Amino acid sequence: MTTRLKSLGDWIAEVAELTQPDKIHWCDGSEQEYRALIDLMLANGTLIELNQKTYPNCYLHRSDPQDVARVEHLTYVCTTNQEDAGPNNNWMPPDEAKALLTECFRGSMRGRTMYVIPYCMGPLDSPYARCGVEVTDSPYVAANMHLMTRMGKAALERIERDGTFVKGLHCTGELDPERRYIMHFPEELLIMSYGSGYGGNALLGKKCHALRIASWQARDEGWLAEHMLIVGIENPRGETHYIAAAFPSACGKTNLAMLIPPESHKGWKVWTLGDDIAWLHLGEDGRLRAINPEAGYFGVVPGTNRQTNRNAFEMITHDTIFTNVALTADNEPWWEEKNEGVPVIDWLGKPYEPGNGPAAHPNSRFTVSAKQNPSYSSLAEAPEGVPISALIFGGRRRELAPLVYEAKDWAHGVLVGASVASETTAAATGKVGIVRRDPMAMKPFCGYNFGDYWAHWLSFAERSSRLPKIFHVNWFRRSPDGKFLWPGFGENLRVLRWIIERCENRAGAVETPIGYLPRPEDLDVSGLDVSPQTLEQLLAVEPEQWRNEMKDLGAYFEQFGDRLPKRLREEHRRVVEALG
Ligand code: GTP
Ligand code: SPV
Ligand code: MN
Repeated sequence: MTTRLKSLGDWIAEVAELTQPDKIHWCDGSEQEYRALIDLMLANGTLIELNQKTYPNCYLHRSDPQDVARVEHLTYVCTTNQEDAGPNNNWMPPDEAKALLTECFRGSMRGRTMYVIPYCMGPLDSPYARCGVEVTDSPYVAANMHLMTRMGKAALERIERDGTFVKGLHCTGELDPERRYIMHFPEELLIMSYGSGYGGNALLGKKCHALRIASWQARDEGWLAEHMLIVGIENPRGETHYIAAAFPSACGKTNLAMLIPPESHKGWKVWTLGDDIAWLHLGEDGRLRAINPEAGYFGVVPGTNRQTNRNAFEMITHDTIFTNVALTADNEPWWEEKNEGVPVIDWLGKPYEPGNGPAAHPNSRFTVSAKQNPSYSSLAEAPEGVPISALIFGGRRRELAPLVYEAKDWAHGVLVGASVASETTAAATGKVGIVRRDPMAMKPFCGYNFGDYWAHWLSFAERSSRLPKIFHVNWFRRSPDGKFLWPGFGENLRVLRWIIERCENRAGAVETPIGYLPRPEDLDVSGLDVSPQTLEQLLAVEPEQWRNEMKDLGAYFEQFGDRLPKRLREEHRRVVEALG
């Protein structure tokens, strides 16, 4: 296979000249090709076969122990003007970045096969979908892209039709954490990633293309590329509302997207459209419509069990690639809170010793096609996407943020999104559990200056009067002794129900300085082990804590200087004044 698109053919020739691979393989996306990739990796030890009786077509990959998460300090947005990347991104002049990486890539594929992966983010026939080509020397990346994207022959045909694509150059390199760079050149629709084989660093269609590059294009073209799940909630009358929700990495998107209604909510159904990324466009009717650019999940494994997420638990019993989980004596995958089986080999491949830390890496992941999800929505492939009734922001906050609140209008909602802060998790290298500002859950993923990004968000109010309502949730508030106050998981449907009923003007609320909150009687907590005192704690808005929060947010905003929209400053001042 090769291509009739000259710009693509020329680029591949140029990359091959630089990296000097032994062979070039154009991926066609077929099942035979996937099988051959798996067999190759089984033969060379990149993959380990799991128990094929209980986990058919499941494999374990152990990454380099120093290459287990995204590396935010080595991720750059290289724009001509530094101001365009903003204080929210690492920056390097494009020429300098390219010179540095060109030296890394020179001869880097010698003795290896170069895979050319044409892919399409979004349904192949969607006007909202966008394509890219990833070039990589990693068969693990090629196999993951097979499960996670629409890749191969059909994507190449679309690229040849469109005549344009995002270029993604990836090389595993020596896996030296000191010689690792994830570089983005949004002005040239180019990504260069060197020295990591892991997830968001290496599967370039995901965070690099569908968020960092796409957010830049979306600003120019009037749409939004967001770190959001997309889920449909069907009530017992058969009416479905679609919701998109942004939570930072490892803060519950996959779980909410696949939620199983609790016993108390008979007749309710939940349909998954996406678990990580949403592309949002204004439809002709003025409503915001969402598509999921991805076709599979790269999900957090620890914490997944029959009680928390039965859909995911069942989905990953076949045709799944596991990365950095532990093994049982029966050669089954094991992870913390699996609640069955016993680990004997840890994620590093050593005999499991409880004193050495968790058996599975806290950021161990499953890769699986979305079609395996029992709650996969029939509209997940709809080219025009689904209309969104509510947007939700959230984070992991042990205090301060109540279970749920509603923004007063769109502009206030943009402030609520911009105010997201969350405890850091194992999804990125660095300390875990530190509260940091993560506006719209996009701190690691926005490909341009946050000041311009908020202005872009605010501009939607001038273009439509039918925008979704905006909410904020926190499933992670804790009691002074460290226990989660809210049961979470399936029970989160009770909160989604209030949100939907607010959109239908059917649910009650009380106005507070930070927005509308449900009164205890507005939330259905029947049959839940949540006492009235606990519910009160979950819904508490403490003015002193909130005054401090708003002060901190104001100081954070200062770094954006002139690029901070006036309107956002005004919204902030309004909340400060209301808090007294
Ligand atoms: P990324 O893939 O990194 O973007 O993460 P994500 O936002 O999809 O997070 P995910 O749903 O995988 O959840 C991350 C962790 O949070 C898992 O260990 C879950 O078990 C846990 N979690 C998810 N939802 C809840 C909840 O409602 N309550 C509690 N206590 N934990 C939750
Ligand atoms: C995240 O970190 O938000 C993820 C995993 O979804 S990764 O693909 O590694 O970015
Ligand atoms: Mn994510």
